[in-house]
Amino acid sequence: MNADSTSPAQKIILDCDPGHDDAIAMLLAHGNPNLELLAVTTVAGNQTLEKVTTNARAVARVAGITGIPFAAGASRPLVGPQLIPDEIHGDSGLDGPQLPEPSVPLEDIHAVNLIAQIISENEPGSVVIIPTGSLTNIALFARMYPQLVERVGGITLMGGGHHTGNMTPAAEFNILADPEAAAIVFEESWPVTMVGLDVTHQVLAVPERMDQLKAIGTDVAQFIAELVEFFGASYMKERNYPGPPMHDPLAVAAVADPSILRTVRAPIYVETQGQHARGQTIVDFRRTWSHNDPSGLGVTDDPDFEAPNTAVAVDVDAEKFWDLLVDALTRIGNTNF
Ligand code: PIR
Ligand code: CA
Repeated sequence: MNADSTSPAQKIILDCDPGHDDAIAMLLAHGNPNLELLAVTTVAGNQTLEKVTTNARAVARVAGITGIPFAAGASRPLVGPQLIPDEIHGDSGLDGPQLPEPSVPLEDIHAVNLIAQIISENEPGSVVIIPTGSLTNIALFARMYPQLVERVGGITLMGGGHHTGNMTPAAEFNILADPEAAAIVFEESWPVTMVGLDVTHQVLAVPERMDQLKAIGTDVAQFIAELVEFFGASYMKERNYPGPPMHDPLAVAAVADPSILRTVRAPIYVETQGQHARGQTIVDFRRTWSHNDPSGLGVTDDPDFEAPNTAVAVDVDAEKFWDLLVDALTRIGNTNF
């Protein structure tokens, strides 16, 4: 939704693999007044490319998103085997609520080409890409359109983490699903903010939070409640969590209101080999660079030390996150999908 205030909305592209939390991220991206959603692109991840693309278009109908392009991207990772976490998202990738037939058309263009088109048509630096799935499309974009990399305003991605994984002890799903692509994305010159499990595991959709959402009383809020019910049951069964983490919505929220996260600039590497650690994101906290926001570990003020262009989220204002989500859903209202 466009800002009703004077400051222009931040333009974003959402590159996703819906996926329960991706679906909620899309709703937040649409309903938040500080964001202008330019396009939705999809990548294989939580389910096959075909399924997640259909899901994205079905969610568009739920949200009342029209008039922006939807395009499908990579159906396989660059190098490794395809992983599908169907124990979490179910056979459709979005099990739980009844999904409407998609009504927005699917563009006849590859996601990577659509991203390139949008980046070249907009002012340099004005568009932020938010990947909430594996990074295959974004890595392909960097390789296919190297001249456009510097025009990207930033990459705020959900993935990784510096103290835990979820698929393995070391690796988070979006990175493990395509570690080589992730390595490319972290090595490029664009600013990258990593919104990882360290912070997403701090925003759990526990029953009290869901009551707050359901109280909005719209068909869209009810849809989210049904998503969270399935997603939460998976998380309870697999991990014994009191509610499912709002991974992907947090990445969108961080762009809408950066004060939601505390971030520390530090070099980030992706382990692509490793016996136990393939897909791990390794944050070099020995070399954090932050004058106003120290992690407390090895912060340098050395003027000769070049600040890294990667940052890791280390803390989250959960209260602010939920307020933002409630506000976005309230603005969307009923869509009568
Ligand atoms: C969530 C995901 C994958 C596996 C599990 N167990 C839970 C998906 C989410 O959509 C999110 O983008 C990211 N990958 C979290 O790892
Ligand atoms: Ca996702």
